[in-house]
Amino acid sequence: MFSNKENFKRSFLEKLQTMYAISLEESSDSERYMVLGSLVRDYVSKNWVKTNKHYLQDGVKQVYYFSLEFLLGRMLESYLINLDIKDMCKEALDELGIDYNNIIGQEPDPGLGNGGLGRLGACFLDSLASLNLPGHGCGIRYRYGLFEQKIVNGYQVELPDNWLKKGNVWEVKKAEKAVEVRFGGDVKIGTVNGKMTFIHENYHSVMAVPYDTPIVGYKNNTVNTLRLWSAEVAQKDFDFQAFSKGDYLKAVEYKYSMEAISQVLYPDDSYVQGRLLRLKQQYFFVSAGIQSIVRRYKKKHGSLENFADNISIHINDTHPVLAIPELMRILMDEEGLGWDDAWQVTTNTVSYTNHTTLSEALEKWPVDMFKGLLPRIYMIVEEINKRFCQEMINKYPKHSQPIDKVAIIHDGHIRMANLALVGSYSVNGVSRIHTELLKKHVLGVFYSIYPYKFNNKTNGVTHRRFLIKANPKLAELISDTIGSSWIYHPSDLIVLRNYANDKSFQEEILKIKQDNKKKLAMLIRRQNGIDVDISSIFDVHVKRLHAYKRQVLNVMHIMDLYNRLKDNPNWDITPRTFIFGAKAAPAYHLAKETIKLINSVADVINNDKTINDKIKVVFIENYNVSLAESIIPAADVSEQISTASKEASGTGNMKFMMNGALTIGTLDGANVEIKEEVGENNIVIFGLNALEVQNYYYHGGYKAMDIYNSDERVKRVIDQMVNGFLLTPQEEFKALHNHLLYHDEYFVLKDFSSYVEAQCKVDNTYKQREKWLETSIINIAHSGKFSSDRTIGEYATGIWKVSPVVID
Ligand code: 26W
Repeated sequence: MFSNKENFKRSFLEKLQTMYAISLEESSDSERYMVLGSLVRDYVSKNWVKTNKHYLQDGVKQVYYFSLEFLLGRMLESYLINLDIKDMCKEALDELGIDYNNIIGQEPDPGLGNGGLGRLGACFLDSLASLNLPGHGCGIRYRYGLFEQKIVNGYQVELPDNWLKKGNVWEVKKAEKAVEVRFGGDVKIGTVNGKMTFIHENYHSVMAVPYDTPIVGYKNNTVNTLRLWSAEVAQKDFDFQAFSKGDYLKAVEYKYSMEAISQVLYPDDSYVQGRLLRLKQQYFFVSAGIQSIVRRYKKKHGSLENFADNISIHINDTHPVLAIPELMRILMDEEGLGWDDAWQVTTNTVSYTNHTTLSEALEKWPVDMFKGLLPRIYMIVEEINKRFCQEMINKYPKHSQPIDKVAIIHDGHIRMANLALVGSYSVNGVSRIHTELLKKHVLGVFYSIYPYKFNNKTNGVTHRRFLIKANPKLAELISDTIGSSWIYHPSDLIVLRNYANDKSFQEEILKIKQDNKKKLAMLIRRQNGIDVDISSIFDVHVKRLHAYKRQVLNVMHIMDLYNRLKDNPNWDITPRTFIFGAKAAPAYHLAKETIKLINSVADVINNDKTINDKIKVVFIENYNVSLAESIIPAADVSEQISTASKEASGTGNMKFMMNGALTIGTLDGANVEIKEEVGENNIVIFGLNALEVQNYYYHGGYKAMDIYNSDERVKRVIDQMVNGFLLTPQEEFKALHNHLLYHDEYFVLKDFSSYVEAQCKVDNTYKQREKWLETSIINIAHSGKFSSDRTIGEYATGIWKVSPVVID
């Protein structure tokens, strides 16, 4: 059906007829999208079956990437690119009089993740398949993804993200592969033939039903699987509840409460709230995933022998850490292994990635809550803890303190990171500086116990989505200039360095950037009603809203620029458009206040005719993967200004450099490695470094008020937040104002002057057109290291020990 345009057109019209019984003229774009989608899915299914067969027959080692979040973004065009049929489809649709971009735009953007961690999971799936690696995703099929953000009168308003409204063409429901997951109840301990048995009774059960989505590799026939689980109460269980217990309404309530498990993604990023439903979600998908892996393994191997040699389970942060006790439970209670054997298998199977150093993001669950919901799992965690603590006491008989730090159960809580460290064979951070901080501080005691478990895997992003798909003109120019080997070997981008000073290449780079800026300007015009000048610097700050990411520092610089322009209207700064996009967790008040602050500053500045449009401020609502793909290729400047030591890696920084933006940033996360790659002249670094930040935390010595009192510019800006300057009630930004002055834990005021200086450098560089373009090209040339293909290659050899399987 995709062999040539004529076949494709015929298949398209036929499918339109069979699916909707309408003619082309009568069909809507949404129907046309569904038709193209189902054609693509049919086309993929042949290789999907083949890939699965290969994996099963050859018995090759499989990796399962467990993650509570997969932030996939739209899939259609990615499939077309990876299947190498995009151009053909585009032309054929054109011949049918159908606008390709309208069709692509029909797809809902599945927001099954919050931010960096979820998007990393999606990039990893793309790289696994593209590197021919047998690796699959396991997660939850949320009925509602991350909320849709509307900005109303400058405030964030959250609306439900009903992404399944029109159905989802990519998924295949596998009802017969459903498994049961049990909650609550009690555990009866007995003995059979001298062996202890654990019988779980009086539990509530829910069916976990898998929905599979194909993950297509780049031009290589590999089709891996993302399996997302949905909670459903089977009809027979519903009837049983209703009739045998004689209470119909109770039965409805039961169904409703059990199915709530997969209803909604928690919108918290880096802040743990300890809700029962979230714990249910975590156990739900982990239990379902492991049951299905074990079932498949037994189907192939007959027994569980050599399990760890053939299966790798990777946990994306601690959210899936119950994989450890769940695998223990299945091995012991269902497969009859003894503790030591089960422990051996488990700890050789599970590996763990840490994504944050923030203490408020380290998961802990109250023992009572945990025990009530998961009685058998609790017994296992208790036993793991007991044995581990005993081992520590034997090892360090004189010290009680390390035991307090490393115990899994402590102070009425279960510490999930500790469980992950004890129960896995590998723990990695996501950038070099992050891993070093884990070893030195956050997980320091564990590092002294298990130094061999620690390793670094610097993050990456898929260049197929964030360069080839998002910036096709740039991808084409690169291939025309240095050949297309970089697509398979992103490190080949380095050849572009030879063209960094090439005038005609520079001009072409500039033209592409200007085209992308024009498109973004149109989007801003449509969405915000604001006209922006495409010859101004597009200075972009897009990511989740969090105090440590310091959107406020950016705003303070904008306010200061504005003040200086008002004082000196002839100041010849390069015009700048400051672009923001960010969702705030609905309960995170300071973050929401920051959104209102950005919009209030925008109102004042954008409506002031006296500054001659030299600065504009734009907040683009509902930042998501699709918007990222439009915004990033249009950026001149990439804002990566977190307080040093707080951003584990960042991945937006990589997407921007890949598209030729200049980074202004702190020495935090992967910025450190970006600087190393491009050299200090091709990135603008400012602010405290991680060591200086740590020193202030340990020894004190910083008072924001001193800076307020000594720096006129800071005083003016801080005062403007509360003195009516922003045309809002004076209390509006009171909390933010107080936070900056009295609890400036993220050193916003401290880094202010250094940031202003850095921004001045950005302005100067932009004025030197050739230097600017050279820098832009050097950034692209060095972005190869930050392809997730490199990262996944390192996971495959360094942690999972899996090898490619070629599907012919
Ligand atoms: C609800 C609790 C919670 C806690 C932590 C939710 C989500 C988290 C994540 C760990 C937050 C997260 O997304 N971390 C980001 O992971 C990216 C991928 O490794 C990194 O690039 C970011 O620096 C890191 O903040």
